[in-house]
Amino acid sequence: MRELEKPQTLVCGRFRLKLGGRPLIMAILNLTPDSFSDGGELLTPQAAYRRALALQAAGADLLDVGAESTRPHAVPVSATEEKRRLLPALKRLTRLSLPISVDTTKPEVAAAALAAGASLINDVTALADPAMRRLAARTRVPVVLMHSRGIPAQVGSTVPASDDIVAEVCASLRQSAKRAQAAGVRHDRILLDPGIGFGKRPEENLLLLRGLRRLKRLGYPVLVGPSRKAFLAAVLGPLTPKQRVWGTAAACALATEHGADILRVHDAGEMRMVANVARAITAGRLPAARGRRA
Ligand code: HH2
Repeated sequence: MRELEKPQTLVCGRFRLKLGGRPLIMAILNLTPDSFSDGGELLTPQAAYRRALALQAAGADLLDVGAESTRPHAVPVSATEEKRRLLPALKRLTRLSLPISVDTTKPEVAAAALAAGASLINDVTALADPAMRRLAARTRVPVVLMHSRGIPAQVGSTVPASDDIVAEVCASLRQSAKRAQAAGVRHDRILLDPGIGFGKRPEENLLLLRGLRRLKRLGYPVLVGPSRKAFLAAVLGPLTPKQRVWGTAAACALATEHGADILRVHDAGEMRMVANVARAITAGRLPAARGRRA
């Protein structure tokens, strides 16, 4: 298998996202009461829109909007409740000139979000539901296939250690991609995500971030989401999720060095700067627009 080297364009509805240069910043917008780091902050469409404007101004390339928390032991919500949280905000968010990804595992919710203007599906179960695969194939939107050990709401720190977590995640995501393609999802619409924090031990998250290049060799763009996650506190000591921003910055810088195409983050402005500098150092030159002398 060959690492994705050529620039690739991801078509998200009326938007075109260019991959292969500096990593894109996917800014997280949680419309939940109980997300692990920012639950309850965006409970009205107005609040969500205000935050999205700020994220756009800070340099976000796309938004990832979710209405059900994936944190361990979160209370599952029905599709009806998820849509109630999501759709009014989504209607406003489509006024922005940013592509919107919907973070859901339910085909019914994804279909409603796509109809309301979202143009990418982010599924932490890697399209486990055949109806989700059919929807993705029919609507021709890009999909994020994320690896998780166990059902997201149930995963905790008691998972067995893996002999080679990178190999395990690569093998599983290769299967998920194959399954999606067999259902009609085109190769160039698939992104892979190792699922930082999802059923992994803290040190396994470190190994996954260090081993991103092995995942890239499967030939798909790679998205990674280390933002504010608990493995950072395992390194740094007890910190609240919002105090983990420097740890997130280190993870984003190294993920950039190891070839991440998209960084899924809460602190979009900060990580935009981190990714741009990390990329400039990796490339050994200034970004194109700034490289020229006046
Ligand atoms: N992490 C979270 C949720 N969705 N999707 C992808 N593709 N990758 C991730 O790493 C990922 C994800 C957890 O973060 P957050 O959305 O802030 O928390 P919560 O699920 O509690 O809302």
